Amino acid sequence: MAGHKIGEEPVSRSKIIRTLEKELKYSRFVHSLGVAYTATSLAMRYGADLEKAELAGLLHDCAKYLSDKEYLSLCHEREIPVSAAEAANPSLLHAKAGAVLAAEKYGVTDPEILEAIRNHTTGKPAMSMLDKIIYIADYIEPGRNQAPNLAIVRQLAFEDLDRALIKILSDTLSYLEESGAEIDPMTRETYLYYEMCQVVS
Ligand code: DGI
Ligand code: FE
Ligand code: FE
Repeated sequence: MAGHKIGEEPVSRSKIIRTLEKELKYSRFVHSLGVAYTATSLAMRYGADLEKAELAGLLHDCAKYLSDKEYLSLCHEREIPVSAAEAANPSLLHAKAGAVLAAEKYGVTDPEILEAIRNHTTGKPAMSMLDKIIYIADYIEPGRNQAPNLAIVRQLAFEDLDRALIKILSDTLSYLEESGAEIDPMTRETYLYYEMCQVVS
């Protein structure tokens, strides 16, 4: 995998994995591997690019080791807009920060990979196939065991990507509402967009 670099050095796939292992908590590293191979499997099922799915999966949480303060200052420095929900809950920014680190530290230049990392927490309306694959793989990778309906969603993910997406968004919104967490308007917008698409089709 040419063209990925830490500083000026080209970074191979194995170097990316080694760096993630060093920087992330071990459980987060194992989760990232799980997302990478689950995303690769979904890419096989739906005819998406396997290498992009693997790389986006590996790197999707690459900024997860930063503190809330660091997420906010990174976004401020790069003039990345921070919504009210993100300001109240800066860990949501690990997705946007992850896209920055993937580009600057791992040398990822592919805009589709960066976009999939950027959208992986809230989703967004009109996602690409790769965006959907990473969003879904993050939720269903084998190490996940907390969310409701996981067995159903895991099966659905390999039958109908959009229906799996709607189920995940709807379960996530219910969970956030029950727990009283601030809901990022993008999470709701994404859900409403895909609900609407389902009604129209
Ligand atoms: O980084 P991960 O833990 O692998 O997964 P993630 O990037 O999907 O982030 C996980 C959390 O993000 C999960 O507990 C749900 C939460 N989340 C998603 N949308 C919203 C949200 N949290 C808040 N407060 N508001 C949202 O709109
Ligand atoms: Fe994440
Ligand atoms: Fe994740």
